[in-house]
Amino acid sequence: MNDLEALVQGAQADFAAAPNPAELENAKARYLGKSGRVTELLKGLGALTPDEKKRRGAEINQAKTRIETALQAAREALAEAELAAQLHAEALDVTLPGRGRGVAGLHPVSRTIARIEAIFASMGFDVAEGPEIETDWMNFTALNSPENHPARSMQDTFYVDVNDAQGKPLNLRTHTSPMQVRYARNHAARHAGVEPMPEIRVIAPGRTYRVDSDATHSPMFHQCEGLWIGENISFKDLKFVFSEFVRQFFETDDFDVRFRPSFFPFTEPSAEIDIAFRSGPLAGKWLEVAGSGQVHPNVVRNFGIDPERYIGFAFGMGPDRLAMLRYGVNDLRLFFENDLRFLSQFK
Ligand code: 2NM
Repeated sequence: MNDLEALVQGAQADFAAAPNPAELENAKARYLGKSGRVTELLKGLGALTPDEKKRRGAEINQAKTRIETALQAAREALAEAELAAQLHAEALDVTLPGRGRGVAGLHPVSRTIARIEAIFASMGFDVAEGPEIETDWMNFTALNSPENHPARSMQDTFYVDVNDAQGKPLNLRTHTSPMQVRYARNHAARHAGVEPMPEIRVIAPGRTYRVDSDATHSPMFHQCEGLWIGENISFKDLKFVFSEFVRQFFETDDFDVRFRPSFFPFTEPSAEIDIAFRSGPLAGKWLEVAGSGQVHPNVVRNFGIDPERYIGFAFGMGPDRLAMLRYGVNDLRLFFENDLRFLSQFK
């Protein structure tokens, strides 16, 4: 074997043995680099006669071409091996069963509010939403709450460190009634001069806040209040509307309704509404489900409406409590802890 054949075979063996591209390039430099063996051979041609130079030069160039071919083959082999390793590492078994998708769901209280809205909408009630931070006048004064009423105290109401235009601190609304006031005043202004004023029929659902926290009270809770004002709207309408609501909400006709005298500053007379199922898991117990009453003339006047001519009723209920009854939940706090083990049962 002549020296050039040995050189080519050595290069072929070195290239084939290179375990990665970096080492392959090092091996290449030993043969084809600036002071590589092939380059050194070519430099040596200068000392030969023209005839020898031509013959030897052609032989060296042939060897160089074979070395370059071997280098290219080794580069391709390494690239192919790398791709094969990557494909193996990222292997995807398309025959595995799917993982399934997570199913989202509405919070049980949101579902309950949506249900209340749909039922009252079917009876011609508008749905009104509004601010959770209220002025003293909207939350208390307009609703006939006396200045010294205990509900106005710091022990019962969350106050905000910002005063309204009257210089009184804003509060987190303690009920959704201020929204009824806003809605009724808007309605009265919009229909000013229209005789008779079209009826007000509205419910106001939403978040409300009181300084209170135990198994049956949360500092944030929900309310849904209803209001129906017209020329001749009475307790018989309230009893019908509320009974119809209970019938649709609990999907049963098998219950009794009773009105129990009560007191609220914004209604006179006032009544608690109790229901008792005659069958089913809740049968036989009177359940208090709402407060209600004929809207106080002072409140109607604060709506911007003549209380001598227009009259009606209002009621307030707790969607949290209704959700507890409907779903059989015994601790209110479960609704607000956002534990997925609880919430995912409602999806
Ligand atoms: C209740 C009980 C009784 C009520 C009153 C009003 C308004 F704005 F018309 F004055 N809205 N809601 C009301 C009446 C709320 O909750 C237990």
